Amino acid sequence: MSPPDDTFDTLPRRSFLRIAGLTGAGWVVSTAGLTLVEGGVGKLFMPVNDRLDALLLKPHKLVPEFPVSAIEPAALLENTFRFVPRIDHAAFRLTIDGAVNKPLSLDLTALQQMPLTSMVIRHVCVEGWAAIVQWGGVRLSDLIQLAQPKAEARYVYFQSADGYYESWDLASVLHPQTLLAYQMNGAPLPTKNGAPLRLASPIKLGYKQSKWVAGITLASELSQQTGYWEDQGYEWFAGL
Ligand SMILES: Nc1nc2c(c(=O)[nH]1)N[C@H]1C(S)=C(S)[C@@H](COP(=O)(O)O)O[C@H]1N2
Ligand SMILES: [Mo]
Repeated sequence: MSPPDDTFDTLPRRSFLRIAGLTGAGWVVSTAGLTLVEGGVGKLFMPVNDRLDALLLKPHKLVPEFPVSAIEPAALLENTFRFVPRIDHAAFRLTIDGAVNKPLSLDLTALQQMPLTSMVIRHVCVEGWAAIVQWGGVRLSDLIQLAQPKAEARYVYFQSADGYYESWDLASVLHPQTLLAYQMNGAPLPTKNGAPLRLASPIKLGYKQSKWVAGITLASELSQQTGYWEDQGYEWFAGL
């Protein structure tokens, strides 16, 4: 393994530690935040899911990040096609269900107790603009592991509070730079940009990055409807 680089923090090592915890003794020792969410270590035993482990162990290619000085606050244009939903943060729950052994309903406090990852990446909108943005939030892979995906899980649906919907392949969701963000450019995520929670990832186009995410559903197959823009003819994978 090459020496750790400041820009990438210690992503490869951290994810290796985590997997070692999962597949070895079955305990997550390196991620105290997960224990907090569970409210007790006793429930953290994870069944071995070979395919999920293979996806997580796969050496994900990390997208180079930018220094904080490169952030372009004015370049991120608000792109909201329907409306900005009003969400009561105190009552808000993120649900994770579908092809999982342990459906979850988490409040924002629980999410904020999980390990925080920050990254500066380029957001690219298919409409022809881009912006360098800093996002801070929880790795989707941490959340998905907590829910214990069933072996048949292949896809992940994201439901947003404005009715927007998206679906991703599980491998992209488990990429270490795919976050459920609650911070933007070093401040709490503004409502118009998706608060309390939005997707942020350097491996997908802007329309895949759902704002106001409230529900995550794992599935073995894609349904007829794959996404708000995809159902109007845009590409489903939409990789960068
Ligand atoms: N729920 C929801 N998510 C969404 C959208 C939307 O209209 N509703 N627009 C998408 C598009 S096309 C882009 S480019 C980004 C824009 O994010 P921003 O408004 O924070 O710049 O959000 C994406 N996620
Ligand atoms: Mo977009």
